[in-house]
Amino acid sequence: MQNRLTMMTALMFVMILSLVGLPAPAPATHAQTDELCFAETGYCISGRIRQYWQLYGGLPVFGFPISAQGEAQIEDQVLTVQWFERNRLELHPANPRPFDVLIGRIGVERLEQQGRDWQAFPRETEERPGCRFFPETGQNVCGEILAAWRANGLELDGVVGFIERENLALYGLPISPLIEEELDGRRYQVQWFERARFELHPENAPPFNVLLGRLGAEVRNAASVSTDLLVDVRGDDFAFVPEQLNVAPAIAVNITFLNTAQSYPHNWVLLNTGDLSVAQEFNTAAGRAGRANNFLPPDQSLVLAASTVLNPGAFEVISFTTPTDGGDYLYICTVPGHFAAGMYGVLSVR
Ligand SMILES: [Cu+2]
Repeated sequence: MQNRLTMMTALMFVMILSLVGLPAPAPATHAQTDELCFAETGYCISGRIRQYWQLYGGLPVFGFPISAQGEAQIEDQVLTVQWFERNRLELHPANPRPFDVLIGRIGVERLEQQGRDWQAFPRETEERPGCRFFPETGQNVCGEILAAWRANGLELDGVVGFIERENLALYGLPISPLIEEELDGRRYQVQWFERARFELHPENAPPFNVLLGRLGAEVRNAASVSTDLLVDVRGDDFAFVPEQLNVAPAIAVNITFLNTAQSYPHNWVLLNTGDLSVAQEFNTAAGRAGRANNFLPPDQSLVLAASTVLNPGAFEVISFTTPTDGGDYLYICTVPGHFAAGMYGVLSVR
């Protein structure tokens, strides 16, 4: 609800500015190069994604960015993508414009995530009065949702205003009838499209009585489930297995650290750095702290998560949330001599 209100406030602000004919100032906070940054979420847009976002609808259509631009695996392809409140934009540089940026089929993805088969929704066979019927999917789109669907599109013909082909390119086909669903604890009438969920909010004054669902945030949050990972040590070598762990940002993780060594005690300490020399300095201070302190120094500002020192055969489950910022984070064993012998690995957050 908080986000909806923030969005609406931002929208009204932009609207008021356009009504009085002033150029809307960019909501930039710390823009550099061609970056446009948003204090609301702390993320920036730049390059072709920024251009696309601005050209084809901005805040009401896509919402604020909720991730940095980064690589992601989407259906067997590794693509550069960026997540927004309402969608996901993907770069496909081999395609001609405007199809070098594609919008995720986020409506279909979200329904799949919820275990709902859109093909099983009730279908119709003909147009109802005042509606547009799509025989491809057997759905009518009517009234205020039809008007909202027609209000935005991709500019394909270079003519101001949007023809149906352009609306379709942006939102895709309707894949459900108008149905009632619970959102934020209240019942709303919604209609699902391939790339959007249109929601009727009669409590709002136009044009905010039709809102687009925050499908980007919903899909991303639902994918950020808790992950269980196992780390152990390789015999009596001073090495973690594995030496690299790959995780998504901002997800709950349980790491089971098992000391499979025959002879040596070990610990597992995750640091907020990917820099080996910073880790080395930390390790030196940790060694001085002594076993009674689990070889952790008084200043633990670099520590994201840590186990105690485990004897051979012992294990411990370490629960923490992965960093929001993508990057490499070192995990090390601070038992004296072990880090120097190579006992470290990398938590790769992508
Ligand atoms: Cu060790």
